Amino acid sequence: MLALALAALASGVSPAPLGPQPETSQEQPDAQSSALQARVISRGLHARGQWRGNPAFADFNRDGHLDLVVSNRRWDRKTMGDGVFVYLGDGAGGFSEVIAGLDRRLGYGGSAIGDVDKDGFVDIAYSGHDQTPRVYLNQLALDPPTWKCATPDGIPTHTIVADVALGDFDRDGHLDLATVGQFPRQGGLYVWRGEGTGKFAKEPIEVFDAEQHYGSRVEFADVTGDGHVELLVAASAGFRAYGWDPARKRAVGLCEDHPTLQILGAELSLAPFDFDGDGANEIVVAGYKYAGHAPVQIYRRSEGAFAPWGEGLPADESVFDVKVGHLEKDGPPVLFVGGQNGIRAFAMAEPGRFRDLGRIDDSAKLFAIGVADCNRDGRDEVVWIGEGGVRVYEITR
Ligand SMILES: [Ca+2]
Ligand SMILES: [Ca+2]
Ligand SMILES: [Ca+2]
Ligand SMILES: [Ca+2]
Repeated sequence: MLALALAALASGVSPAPLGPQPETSQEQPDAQSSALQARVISRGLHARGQWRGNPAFADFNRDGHLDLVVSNRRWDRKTMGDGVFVYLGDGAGGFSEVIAGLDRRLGYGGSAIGDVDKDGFVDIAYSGHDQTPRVYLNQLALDPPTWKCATPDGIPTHTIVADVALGDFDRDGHLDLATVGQFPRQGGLYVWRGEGTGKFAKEPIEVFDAEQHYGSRVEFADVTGDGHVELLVAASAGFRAYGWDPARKRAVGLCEDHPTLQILGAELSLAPFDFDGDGANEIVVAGYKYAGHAPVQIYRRSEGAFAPWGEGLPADESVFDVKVGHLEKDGPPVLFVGGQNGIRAFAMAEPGRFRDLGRIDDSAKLFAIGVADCNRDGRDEVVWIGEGGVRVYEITR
């Protein structure tokens, strides 16, 4: 399987997932899911190439407008992509590229944001397929504006990294970097302790077995409500969460009692969100649909254990990415799922009850989605990331 995966990787084709095969080829869009009224409001984003990987949003240049990090896998069949891109938003759907100082040709991957050197400017962590994730310090206030690589040799993961996350896992006040590998037996989950300067420890904390497990999405979020983040991963062995034990100075698993949720291969996701408003995040986990496995599940932590929560969740098609946002100012949370049949939205009308709002009418091949209020009207836009570019949809319903 390793040789197969590597051969597939070399040819630019994603390897076949292990275990049960997804049912994507038979899937048809749910006939009952109506079209959402939506229009593309973005200008200045690339409208060609294949884009994928977990995006990130922040106001990097502190002009009050949200900016975007996305990654380019390839421009066309013969031309490799340029990896990480940053676009500054103008608050009205206009975007302009600011990539000075970013390495090209790291390959595609997920990104994360945080002020790792505490200078008040939000910095970027980027995964990439060259096995050496990078952290870039935000120097957009300089003339000319630039990014400065804080880790010029890369973080030595020795694995193809699918996603990264930034959070203070060990509670020392400095942001730490989590990395997770993607391809079969090319994985593992590591935390690299940050020093608060942009530098990271040379030796990681190994949280998840690099020989046996790999994953596709990693996030930091507080799932216990104590104000400290936990480490969440969508992995080959299923969804897992880890907390930090400050006494023993090590990561501890929070899913020991949890039935294994087996998910498959690459491009699967999770999203933390406090749906019930109790101060602790629930976790939406999304993956392939196959016999005995729901493509979307929400886990809520109660009395020290995770349990499935919520009804009315999408069940009829595989889901590659999931995000949570709002379509109305101060309105209910809305779950956005992206899969083989595009992007669908589900509103939580009352706690735990989700209702299908419909589908964005865009049938191009999708890999990832972002949800953020790009034009600052209190309502989130949806960023479509896939074959043929990146576009921001405003949903008007
Ligand atoms: Ca900005
Ligand atoms: Ca910074
Ligand atoms: Ca830390
Ligand atoms: Ca908006």
